[in-house]
Amino acid sequence: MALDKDIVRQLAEQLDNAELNARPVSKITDAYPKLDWDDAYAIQAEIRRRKEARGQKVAGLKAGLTSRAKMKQMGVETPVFGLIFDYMSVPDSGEIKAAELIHPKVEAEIAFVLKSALRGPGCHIGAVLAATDFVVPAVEIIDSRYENFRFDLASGIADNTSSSRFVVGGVARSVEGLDLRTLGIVMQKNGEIAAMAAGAAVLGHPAAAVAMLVNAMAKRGEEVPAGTFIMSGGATEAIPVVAGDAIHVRFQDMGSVSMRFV
Ligand code: OOG
Ligand code: MG
Repeated sequence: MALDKDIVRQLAEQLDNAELNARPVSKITDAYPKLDWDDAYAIQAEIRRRKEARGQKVAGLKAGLTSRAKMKQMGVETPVFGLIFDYMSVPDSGEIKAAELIHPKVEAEIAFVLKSALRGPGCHIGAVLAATDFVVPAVEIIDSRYENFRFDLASGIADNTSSSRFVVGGVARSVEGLDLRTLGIVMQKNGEIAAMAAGAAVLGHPAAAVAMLVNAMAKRGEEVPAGTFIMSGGATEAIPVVAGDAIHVRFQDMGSVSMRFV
C-alpha cells in the first residue's frame, strides 16, 4: 500500500499513546484495510523513533507467533518481528504494575544472546547456534494496544508485536550439551499449571525462530550485531494475568523465572 509518511507518523503516535495511557485503540486495519507489511514495519520503526527521542533504548529483538499454540491463539500463520526496549525490563521475582498495562498476558520464551553477528539470507539453526554466546530463560509480558487483544498480522506488527515487559532468569547456559528441542517448560499461575511446552514448539527448534528473524532483517539490509539479546517467541499460548497473580515458569536445566502482578 505504501502509506503516506504523515499517516505513518499519525498511526505511530496513536499506538505509542495507547501504550503510555494504557487505553486500547481500534486496530488500524479497520481504517486502512490495505495496510501491508512494509507499512506495518514502517509504523513500528516510527514508534522506535518516538521512543528513542524520549531517551528510551532498544534492548533487544523478538520473534513472535513462532509456535503453533500462539498462531492458533491469534488466528495467523506467519511469525512477526519486533523490538524490546530498556524500560520494559523487569528483574526476576519483580513486581509489574497491572494498572500501567491494558490486558497483559504472559508467555514463556527461550532467549539468545549472540557472541558474533548474524547476517542473512541463508541464516540457519547451525549458524545461530555457532553465534550464540548463551541462552537464558525468559517470560515476555505482551499487551496488545488493540481492543480485546484482537488484530491481524499487519496491525500487530505496527503495534510493535504487543511488546510490553520482559523478565529474564539468571541461569545462562551454553547451547553445547543442551537440547533446546526437548527442553521442557512449565508455567504456573498462582501455583497451578497454566501451560506447558517443549522447546520444539517454537518452529521445531527455538534457534529456527532466530534464523528467521535474521533472514527477515536481511531483506531490509540489516544485520544482527554481536551481543544482541533475542527472544525466540512464546512456546506456550499466552496466559492472561491481572493484579494479584503470581507467575512462576520452570525451564528444564535452565532454572526458573517469576514475577508478581500488583
Ligand atoms: C503478538 C506477539 C506475539 C510471541 O511470542 O508469540 C509474541 C501477540 O500475540 O500479541 O510475542
Ligand atoms: Mg513473545
